[in-house]
Amino acid sequence: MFTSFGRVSATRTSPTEQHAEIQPPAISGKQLVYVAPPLSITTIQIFDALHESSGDLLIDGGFEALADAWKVELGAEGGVFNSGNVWRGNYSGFLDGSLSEVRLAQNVAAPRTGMFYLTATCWADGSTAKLGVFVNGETVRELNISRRSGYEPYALSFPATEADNITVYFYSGQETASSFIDDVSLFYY
Ligand SMILES: [Ca+2]
Repeated sequence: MFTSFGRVSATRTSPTEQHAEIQPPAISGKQLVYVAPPLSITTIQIFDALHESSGDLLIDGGFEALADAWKVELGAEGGVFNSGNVWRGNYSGFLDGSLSEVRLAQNVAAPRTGMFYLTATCWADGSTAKLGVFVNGETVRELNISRRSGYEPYALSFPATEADNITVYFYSGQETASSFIDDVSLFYY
């Protein structure tokens, strides 16, 4: 559950102890194991604990590396990487839906079982753009991107099982000429 700890202290109250300082329980392998004596109350304080987080599971979520981990699917028209109207850096993801529907997608194998979190900033000049997730090819969550004149933050969560194929996608229907996406992150806690 945690990646690191700072100082650990412990006190115990029992029939023979009143809030007595005791040797703190050891933490090994990121696990704290403590067996309390009968009829006792133990207070354990852990300082500077860092919660375990996956870090970003996506490659090039900011589109700055022009990585081929991002695939264009459905229609093939329009550029994937765009140097205008970026949210941050020099590039964003871009869908040109003026000629056909189009989808920008990246696949990730789920490294564990649990909840996953997807965040992105998106901008669409029509009402058919969507940010979503397939797990093993089935849609599990999908958000409509509101028609706006600038970027807005979006976030969604979904469960997956270890080794599931997670596909993060940004979709545009044909009615939406320009859709932008930047700073995409997929992670777990
Ligand atoms: Ca960027």
